[in-house]
Amino acid sequence: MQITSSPVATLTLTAAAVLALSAPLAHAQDVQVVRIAHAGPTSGGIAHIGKDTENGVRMAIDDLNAQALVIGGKKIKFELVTEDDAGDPRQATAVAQKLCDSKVAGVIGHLQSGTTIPAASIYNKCGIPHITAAATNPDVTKHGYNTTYRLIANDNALGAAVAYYAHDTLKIKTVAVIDDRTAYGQGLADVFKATAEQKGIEVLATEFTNDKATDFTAILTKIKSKKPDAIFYGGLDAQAGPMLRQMMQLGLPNVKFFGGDALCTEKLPELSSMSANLSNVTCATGGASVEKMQGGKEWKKKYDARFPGQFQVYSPYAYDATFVLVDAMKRADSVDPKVYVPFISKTQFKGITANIAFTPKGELTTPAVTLYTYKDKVRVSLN
Ligand code: ABU
Repeated sequence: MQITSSPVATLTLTAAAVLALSAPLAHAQDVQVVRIAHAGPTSGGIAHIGKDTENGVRMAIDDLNAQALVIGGKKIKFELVTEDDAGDPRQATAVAQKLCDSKVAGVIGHLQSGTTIPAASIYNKCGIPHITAAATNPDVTKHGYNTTYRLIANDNALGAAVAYYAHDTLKIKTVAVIDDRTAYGQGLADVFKATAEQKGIEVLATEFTNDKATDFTAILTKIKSKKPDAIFYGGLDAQAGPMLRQMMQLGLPNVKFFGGDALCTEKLPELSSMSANLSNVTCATGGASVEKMQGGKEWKKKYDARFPGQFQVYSPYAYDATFVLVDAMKRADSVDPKVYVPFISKTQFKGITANIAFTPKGELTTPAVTLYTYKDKVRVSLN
């Protein structure tokens, strides 16, 4: 730019400079609040898992606000809305409708398959996207809604991984299968059972309970008479803990114990009253262990400092899920679900859990599975 001494030119330059300076100032003051919801059980028997997931979203929102993002020409302030579905399908549909009516920009949830499946169609009808960081029943994505996504491996992968490990590594010959009759527990047990039978493991008994039960002595006594090498439990840690303890009390100290992600928590030792047979547990979660995630160690240090003793399983996925929604908003240059939803399916996002991309149905393109056991009453990964 050439500087001139002409008063007119100087005046023109000054006006342009004022305009140039004032435009960003006006934008900086133009803050748009964008509400992102977490929906899951923050009360009841698995409130510790729901809280862990909520913590992941909270941490993501704080980190995103620290970036001072501008989307659609406006400075964005993200706010967390939290809704407790109490792990109940009816409460979950009420929560989903409430979040639709209040026009949140997106939802991280729900946590359980039995709550996520009915909630998904409500979110689809109102056009609000949701990403589950935890629900693993394959049916969550069966409709292929462009508003439903899952950030971890599903029960087909989890159930099969445990069955393969039982057969190939632990040389298990016979097993009894118990499930809690939820969409998750029953579905996972069915996958395990089918895969185990394909591998040549004999299923000696199939029993069921529910996700509120605490006394399993009748079921375990029945199973004891069949002398299985192992028990597979399709259900939550809130039942698996007492079940492990009761296996010890009933004289089953050497029976292996298998399960999926919802019993594979940091809290299982406490829920089992530090039962000696925790070392018999093999359980599978859908994703890499936090120690092996890209940047996982650093992320976990930050999480533990902020939420001491609260880490369970899904918070890193809930964290990434929040970023995936916002990444789509950034690419769409809009926080309006009508505009940014089509961008979610095209996600190519380097998260802390993985490099995230989706299949046309909303599943991860390359889901990982990690097997765990408990050593000295602490969860440790096997792969
Ligand atoms: N995947 C474990 C959380 C429970 C569920 O899917 O219902």
